[in-house]
Amino acid sequence: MGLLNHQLSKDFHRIADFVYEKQFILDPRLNTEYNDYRKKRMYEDILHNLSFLEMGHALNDTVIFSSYADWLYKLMVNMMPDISPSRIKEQMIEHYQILKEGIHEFIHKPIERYSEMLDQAIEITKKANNDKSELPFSSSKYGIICQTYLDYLLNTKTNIAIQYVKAIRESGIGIADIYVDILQPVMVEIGEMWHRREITIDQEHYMTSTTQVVIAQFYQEIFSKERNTKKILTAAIGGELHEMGIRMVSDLFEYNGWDSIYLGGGTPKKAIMDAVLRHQPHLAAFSVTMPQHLLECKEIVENLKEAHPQIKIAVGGRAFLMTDYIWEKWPVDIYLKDAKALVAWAEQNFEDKI
Ligand code: B12
Repeated sequence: MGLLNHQLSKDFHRIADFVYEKQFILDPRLNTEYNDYRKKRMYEDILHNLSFLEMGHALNDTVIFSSYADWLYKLMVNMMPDISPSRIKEQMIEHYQILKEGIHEFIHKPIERYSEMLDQAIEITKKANNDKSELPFSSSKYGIICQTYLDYLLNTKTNIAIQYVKAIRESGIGIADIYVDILQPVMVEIGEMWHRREITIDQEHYMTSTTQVVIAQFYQEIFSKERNTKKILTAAIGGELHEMGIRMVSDLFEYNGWDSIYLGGGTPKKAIMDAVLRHQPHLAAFSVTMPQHLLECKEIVENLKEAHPQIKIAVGGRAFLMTDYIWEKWPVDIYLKDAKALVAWAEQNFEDKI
């Protein structure tokens, strides 16, 4: 969690202190269950919880916090196997109740929306269970390939993993399918395994970097395609470190003859606006994985639409799945779930076929 910056207002830092202290006073058993490391994590988690609450409030979308509450319960259960799931539920429900009190005490503006989000989180937590829902890749048309590639990564067979995906390409499976129907579900499963504490952070990082090397194997082919006259500018918004998804979007457009200008993650808002002005792309595509960056994305698309109404705007990425169809309230031309779908949409919506 330490990787995320919390741009919370001053009030929220006071609430974090209040909640942390009050939870230990009301529930002294925590002192035996939590060592110093867990206590430190707990404080970080309170800041994290507040940043999700603040984002849900700012964007007027209660689903952001309830999806997060469900994810957080599962993470806690997996991180603390010595504490029973029912006890973790008890702690979390109490935590949300104290958060409500803290907000009531320190925020001097209407707080109904915060209370509503916290009540929903309590309900979600009461019903939450940590059962593994379905077998990984059961819905993928390349299930066996996904599992084989994942097994190579789990066994750190870097060379074999890379050669394996190259051989898949040589067997005739297209790059778009390799990206979206093989590498993407494997990355999602890697995330689930991290969430379930079945792999460690270093394993997750290794598998990510190896998958980036796999992607790099295709650049010779991707960047030698015949050009059309179209241009796409892409970026992951805010301090977002998740950039593989938007990289795939850029690559598939490049593969289809577009010029792609890929800004990666962490590009400041003004720099993105300046880049759009300079390059005048036909399509600007923005990606958000962590909901904390949604507000910045909203500001960018609003400014952009106003300044350059002729430029089409697409948004996507995992954060949007954790909202109540938030993109429908924004001035964007399209939201889609994956890179292949955006290419197909562009084919229908731009004069030159891509
Ligand atoms: C790899 C990874 C990382 C890497 C990222 C490295 C990199 N160079 O990208 C690192 C280690 C940096 C990282 C950090 C963190 N991560 Co992380 N990460 C992942 C993981 C495992 C894979 C992400 C990925 O590459 N997916 C594959 C790509 C291809 O999929 P995609 O991004 O969804 O993109 C596709 C579509 O969404 C769509 N799309 C994307 N953008 C756009 C844009 C447009 C316009 C369109 C149309 C479509 C579109 O098309 C893409 C291709 O088809 C995910 C798991 C997951 N479910 O995604 C967790 C995950 C996203 N991470 C998570 C977390 C918690 C974190 C951290 C907070 C802590 C941590 N795990 O270390 C930090 C936060 C970092 C930050 N400040 O942003 C959680 C988020 C949970 C939540 N509550 O929101 C996840 C879901 C893991 C989990 N299951 O719990 N992470």
